[in-house]
Amino acid sequence: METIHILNGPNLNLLGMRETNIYGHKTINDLEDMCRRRASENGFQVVFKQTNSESKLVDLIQEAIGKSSAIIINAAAYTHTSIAILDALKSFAGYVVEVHISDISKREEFRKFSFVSLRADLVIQGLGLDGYIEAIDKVVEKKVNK
Ligand code: DHK
Repeated sequence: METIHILNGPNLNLLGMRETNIYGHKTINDLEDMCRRRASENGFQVVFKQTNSESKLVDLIQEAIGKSSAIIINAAAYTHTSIAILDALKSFAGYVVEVHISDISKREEFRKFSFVSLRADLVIQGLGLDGYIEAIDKVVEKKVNK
């Protein structure tokens, strides 16, 4: 069975409690359940992780190399700052989907630039948690159309 790594960066462990007007009321556990369900319905298994640490996120991307056909990543605040995460993603040969719960193009200036976008094959933003489901569907489509 093919695997998708779904990786989440800092503060996403606080989903459901944090700035609910922006990030909504569902928790990271709800998100994990949604993702696992959608992936398994389509014959994929999921490695789902959240970390507040930049170096851990780099390690998790490296773990996906040779194991997963796709990475779906919401690097959260590291999106806008981390060359290390960009470089790690560049070492991964599979499909990369960048997800943001909010629409970062419509928020503060400092959120408009994304290092992750320099590698991502697809960017999905502003769809709330449904953006992750959309990302899984795109990974599935990619496989079907291969
Ligand atoms: C999540 C965060 O934590 C922010 O730092 C990003 C992103 C946006 C999101 O919309 O999912 O700027």
